[in-house]
Amino acid sequence: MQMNYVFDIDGTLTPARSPIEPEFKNFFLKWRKGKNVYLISGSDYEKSVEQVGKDVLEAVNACFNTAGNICYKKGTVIYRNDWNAPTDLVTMLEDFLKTSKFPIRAGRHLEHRIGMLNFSIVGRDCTRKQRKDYNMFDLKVKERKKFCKIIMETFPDIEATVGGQISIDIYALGMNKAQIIKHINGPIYFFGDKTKKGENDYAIARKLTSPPNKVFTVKNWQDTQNILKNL
Ligand code: M1P
Repeated sequence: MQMNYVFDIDGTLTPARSPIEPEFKNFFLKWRKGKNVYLISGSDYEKSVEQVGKDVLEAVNACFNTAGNICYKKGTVIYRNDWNAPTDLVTMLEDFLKTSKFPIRAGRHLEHRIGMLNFSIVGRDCTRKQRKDYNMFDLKVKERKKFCKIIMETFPDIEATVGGQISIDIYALGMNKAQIIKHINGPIYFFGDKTKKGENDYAIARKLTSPPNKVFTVKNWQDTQNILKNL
């Protein structure tokens, strides 16, 4: 059976929160010819368009967004799973916003996406410098991990994982990136940069550790490119 290649986008095919490097994009578009290739992201489709471009998204078999809660084939929605975050959860997140010791609130702290909620103390409207500062703060105090633990202890039917640099991703139990496996026929090679426990590629990575499946944990897109060149 033909191998399926599944790639996380942010930090795996692109630099964090930035567009794909043009040289790597050309390489990737040539490399994927004749292969089954899928993309998966915690972000929405519009963000993926900004990061890798419509040409890449339409050249792959499918793109799964918002942790696999919506799927696009050549720009057309194939399925979507809607979910409304409970009011008690939103109240808890608002409390986190009041109590976090990080001093900046830049705006857009709760982002409701298809099938999930993204939450950030510094806020999605932050500058690059504020994003970096929050990330440094969180590396020290592990605030996001603590939030995830509290959320999951309080709401047993909800899952929360550390997102990228500043946020956490929250969804109904099981509605994480691993859900896309059932939509793909045959073995999977998965590439992701956040495959550790508590990170947002972990749920899918832990299901693909046995042959013929394989997980490639990468440091950045350069790492991904080197692996693809030597496959
Ligand atoms: O794709 C990884 C993550 O990218 C963003 O994370 P952050 O803003 O924290 O760097 C978010 O879109 C997040 O949902 C996503 O998982």
